[in-house]
Amino acid sequence: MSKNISDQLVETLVDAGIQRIYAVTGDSLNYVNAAVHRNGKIKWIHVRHEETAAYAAGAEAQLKGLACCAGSSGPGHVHLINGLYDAHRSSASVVAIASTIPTKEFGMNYFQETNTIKLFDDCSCYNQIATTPEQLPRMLQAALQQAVHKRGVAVIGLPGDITNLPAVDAETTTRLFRNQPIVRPSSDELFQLAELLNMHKKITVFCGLGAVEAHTEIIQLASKLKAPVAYSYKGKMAIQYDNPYEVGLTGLLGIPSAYQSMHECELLVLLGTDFPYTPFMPVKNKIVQIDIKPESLGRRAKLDLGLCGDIKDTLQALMPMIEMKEDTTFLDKQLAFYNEVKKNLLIYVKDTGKLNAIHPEFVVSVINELAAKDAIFTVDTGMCCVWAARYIDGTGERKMLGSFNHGSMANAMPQAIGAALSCPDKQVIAFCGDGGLSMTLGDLMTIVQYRLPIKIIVFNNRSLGMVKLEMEVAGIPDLETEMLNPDFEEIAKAMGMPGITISDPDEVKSVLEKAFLQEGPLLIDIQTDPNALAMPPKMEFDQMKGFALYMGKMMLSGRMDEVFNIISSNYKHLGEVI
Ligand SMILES: Cc1ncc(C[n+]2csc(CCOP(=O)(O)OP(=O)(O)O)c2C)c(N)n1
Repeated sequence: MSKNISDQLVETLVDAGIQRIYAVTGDSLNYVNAAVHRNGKIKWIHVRHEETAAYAAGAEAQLKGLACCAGSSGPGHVHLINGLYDAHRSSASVVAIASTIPTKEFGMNYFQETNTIKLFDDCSCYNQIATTPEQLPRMLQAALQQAVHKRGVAVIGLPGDITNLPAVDAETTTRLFRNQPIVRPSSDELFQLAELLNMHKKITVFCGLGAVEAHTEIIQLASKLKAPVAYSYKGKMAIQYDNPYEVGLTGLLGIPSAYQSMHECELLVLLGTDFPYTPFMPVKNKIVQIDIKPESLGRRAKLDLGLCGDIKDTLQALMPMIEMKEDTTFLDKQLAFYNEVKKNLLIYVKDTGKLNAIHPEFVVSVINELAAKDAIFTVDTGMCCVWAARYIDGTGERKMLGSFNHGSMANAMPQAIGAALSCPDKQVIAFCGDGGLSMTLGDLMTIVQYRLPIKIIVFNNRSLGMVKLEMEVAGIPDLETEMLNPDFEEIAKAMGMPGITISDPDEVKSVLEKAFLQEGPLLIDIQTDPNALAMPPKMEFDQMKGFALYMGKMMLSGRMDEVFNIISSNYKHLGEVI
C-alpha cells in the first residue's frame, strides 16, 4: 500500500522522537489514528477530553523536551485550547495537530468549521494549515523546528480530505535539527557585568526556569559574591537543593525572606526569569537581567543592564572575571531572616488540624517527607499550589509542574497523565483541588485505562478556596465559593481505581505511608480545613483593610461561627496580618 499523508505525518513525528499522541479520535483524525497503528512505533493515548490531551502533552514536553496532541475537527480541537495556552506559556514544545473540515468547504459555514489559524493564533509560535500534500511535510518540519527552538506550541491545521491523499516526498528535509549552541553575551558586555558585580557589596541573585541547568554555576557565583539566592516557583526544584545561599521563593505564593533579600540589596541579578509580578520587584536598587530570550529583557523591571545568554554558558564565561568578596554581613542577615521564616512555616505544620479540617500545610509536609527523591509533583492552581510552593523541597531530582503562568485550574491530574506516561519509572503525585478535580473528572478513567500509578491527592476543602480568600482580602462576601462535592473515594472506586478518605489528622501519616507503597493508581480524598489561609510575603494595606472589613461584615451578619473558625485556624497568620 502506498504511503498516505497520515503515514508521512506519523513517520516524521516518530523520527523527531515523539512517542505518543494524546487525543480523542474522530472524523478527520481517523486516518491519522489508523496510520499511528500501522506505524507501531508511536501510541495513540485515548483521553476523555482534549484539554487533558493538551495538558498531558505539555507535561511530557516539559519533562522530555517534545510532545504531541491532536484534536478532531471543530469542537475537538477547540477543546485543546486551554491546555495549549498553558503549554505555550510554560515554554513547552508541543506539536498540536488540529484536524479540520474538507478544503472545498472552507469559508462556507460548514458543519464544525473553525478557522484554525485565527483560533490558535494567540497560543502558538507556529500556526499553519496544510491544504495540499506538498505542503504537509515541509510545514511539519518547520513546526517541529519552531516548537523545539522557540519553546512553544506549533499547530498544524490538517483538513480531513488531505489526510488520506498519497504522500508527496518533500524536496527539503523532514528531519528535526536539535541544537545546543553556546550562547553568551559579548566579551565587552561580560566585562560591564563583572564591573557591576565587583563594585557592589550587597547583591541578591534571583533565578527562574531559565537557570535550572546552572545549579553549580549559581552556587559558585553566590559563593564569590556572598549573595543570597532567591527563586521563582519554576526555579525552585532545581535551585533550592544543596544551596547554602537560598532564601526561598518570592511572589504571591512566596515567603518574606526572598522578598526582603531582593529589596534590601544594592544590586539584583535576575537569571533566566520572566517572573511576571512587577509589584514584587524592587524599584530602588540596580537590576541586571540575563536571559536567553532577549525579547524578555526589561519587561518586568527597570534594568541597568540587560544581556542575552544561556545562564550556564554566561556564568561559566563570567566566573573568572568575578572577585571573591569577603564581607558576609548582608548574606548573614538574609540567611538569619530566612531561618526565622522557616521556623514560622514549621509552626503551621505542627498544628495538624481537626476532624474534617485537617491542615493542608501538615499534609504537604508529610508528603514532602514520604515522597521519592525523584518524584514528579503536579499541582493544581488554587491553594494546594501555595502549600506545595512552601512545603515541598527540591532535591535536584524532583520536578514540579503546575499552571504557573497561565494559572488555569484543573491542570494537575491531566499533567500527571503526561508525566506518568513519559516517565514510567518515576513516582507521580498530583495535588488536586476539589474544584480542580471536578472539572476534568472524566479523565480519571484515562488513568484507570492505562493503569497509570498516579497518586491523586484531593485537597478537599469543600470550597473554591483560593477565590474565597481573594474575596475575603478584598472585603467582599465569599459568594459561590462553597462546593457541594461528590464522594471522591466512591467516584474513584466506581471508575475502577482504589480510593481512600482521610478525615482524621492522626491518620494522615500512616495512610499516606501505605498509599505511597501501593502499586497502581490511587485517589486519596483528604478533608482539609476550608479556612486555611495563605498570606503572601507582602500584604498591601488595602488587603489588610479588606480582610478586616470582611470579618466585620460576617460578624454583623451573625456568622460568628465562621469568624471563630477562621481565627482559630489561622491565629498565627492573622497575627502577621491584622
Ligand atoms: C479554568 C479556571 N477557572 C477559574 C479560575 C479562577 N480560580 C482560580 S483558583 C480557583 C479556585 C480553585 O478551587 P479548588 O480547585 O477547589 O482549589 P482550592 O483553592 O480550594 O485549593 C478559581 C475558581 C481559574 N484560575 N481557572
